[in-house]
Amino acid sequence: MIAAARAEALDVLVVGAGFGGLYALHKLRAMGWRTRALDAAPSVGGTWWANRYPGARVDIQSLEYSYSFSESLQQDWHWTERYAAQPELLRYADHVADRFDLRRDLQLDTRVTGARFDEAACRWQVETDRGAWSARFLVLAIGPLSSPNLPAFDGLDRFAGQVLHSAAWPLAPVDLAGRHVAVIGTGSSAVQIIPIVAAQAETLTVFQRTPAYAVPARNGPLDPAWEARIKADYAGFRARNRRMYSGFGCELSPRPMSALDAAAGDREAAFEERWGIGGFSLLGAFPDLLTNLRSNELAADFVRRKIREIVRDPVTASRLCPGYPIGCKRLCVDTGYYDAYNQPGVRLVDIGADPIEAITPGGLRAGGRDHRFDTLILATGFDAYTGPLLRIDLRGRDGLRIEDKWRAGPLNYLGLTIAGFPNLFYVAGPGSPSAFTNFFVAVEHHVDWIADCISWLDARGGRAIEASESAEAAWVAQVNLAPQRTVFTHCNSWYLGANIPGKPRVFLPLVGGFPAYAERCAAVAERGYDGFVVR
Ligand code: NA7
Repeated sequence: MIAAARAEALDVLVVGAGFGGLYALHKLRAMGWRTRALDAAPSVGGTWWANRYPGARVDIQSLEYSYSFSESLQQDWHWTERYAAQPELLRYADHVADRFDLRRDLQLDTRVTGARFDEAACRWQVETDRGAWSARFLVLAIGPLSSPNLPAFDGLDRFAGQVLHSAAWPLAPVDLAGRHVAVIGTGSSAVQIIPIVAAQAETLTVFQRTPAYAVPARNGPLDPAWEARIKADYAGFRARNRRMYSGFGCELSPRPMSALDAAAGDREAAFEERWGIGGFSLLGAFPDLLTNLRSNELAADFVRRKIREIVRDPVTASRLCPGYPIGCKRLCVDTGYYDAYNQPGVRLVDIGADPIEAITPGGLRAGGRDHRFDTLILATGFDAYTGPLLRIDLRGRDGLRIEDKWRAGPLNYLGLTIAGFPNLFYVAGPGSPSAFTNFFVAVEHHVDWIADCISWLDARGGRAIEASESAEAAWVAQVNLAPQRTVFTHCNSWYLGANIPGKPRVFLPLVGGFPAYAERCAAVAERGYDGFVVR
């Protein structure tokens, strides 16, 4: 079926079969466009396929972190827990692929290696490790966090034990019983892995460069009464969430004042209430926690006090307390993270103070000390946003190479399109709210906008649409300016590219909230695709 499809002229080629790519395939195909989707993985699910480490779980509630485009899907699907674990998210992706008959137009196990815009034909010629494709439009739904960061530790290749990466976990179960395990990293992935490994392994040593802020998820079985209430008006719930800054959390409002203006007792009660509710809700307790450093410090101090209450060893507790603003790095949502450090075999090593010198055959050396272990888990994150795109040999008009264009950081318009790369669209890429938004809200919005844009172009007989250089420059200036008024520039994070040596320090996602962004995208379309050039 697919082999035959290759010869036919495609209207749209979608790269990626995660939640963005699956919806793009469904939507564009339903509109009558000859559409195919490719993915390098052997399964659908994108990031939820790759990140199958023990404890992997979504950090936004599943009644919110799910598709809204089909009323019957959202009514029929039942999440078992408040925050779905990775296997359940994968079952959901599989269900969607089957339910909407997507597999007949999906080719898995196929990595896109290059794509070149053929100006004469006005088509994208796409190279993969399993043959070539041609399509009028190229939709990249390759995910902002799909290029794992494997730090170049000296001696890593000589380590005698097993090396695992959180974002490339083996398919076969890994039995850690009786093992001496090390985890490098303390971001969201590590925070989820560590309590599970602590319960299984003989010993666990955590190597921390920068401490994370983690708040309890308060996960548990999904409350049937809440589910019934949401499903009684799911469309209304989704619409209210789309009006929220981050596309979720519409059932909770912040106190209507700065954290600085609240009486100390009320402020503490507000933080305590959110700590009890769990998840990101803590950062929504007051409206200025992410824009005012002094307000932020009050919330940060609240969490540091919680860490000291939970972790019994004061030296370990002190090492776990971050000194930068809370929320500056993505907040971690945990189940038993801090408590894991109370277990007898669990140790925390501060490699911020004493950096790793080398991995040795039997462990690693840091700060002049040898640490021994037989299993090394790298929970070292991703080359976010630009990494996934830059590993494709992408060439636009006049042979313009994306790696040249993006040498000093990503340049695009609306976080969706790139000047010099006609008929190419990027789902949830840099310069869009993406990581600051419920991902389902972000990808549904992008795919709907792309579908409208393609239809509009076709209806007026246009062959190609492309962002203008000036619109792109103005957009990039806005993306760079927006975080200056927030706490996000006050630490080293993957939002800033600061986790990858040599990567340009440029703020990657768009700050400013989903509603304002969606309004802007709608206004551009209403004004006849303002900022675009049509040929
Ligand atoms: P993150 O959040 O980027 O965390 C990676 C962790 O690995 C973090 O603690 C890093 O320390 C650490 N790291 C990275 N490189 C090194 C080196 N070279 N040496 C020591 N430590 C290192 O990735 P995650 O996978 O946990 O989460 C990514 C997102 O996925 C998350 O935000 C959610 O949105 C889901 P650092 O803080 O850079 O000092």
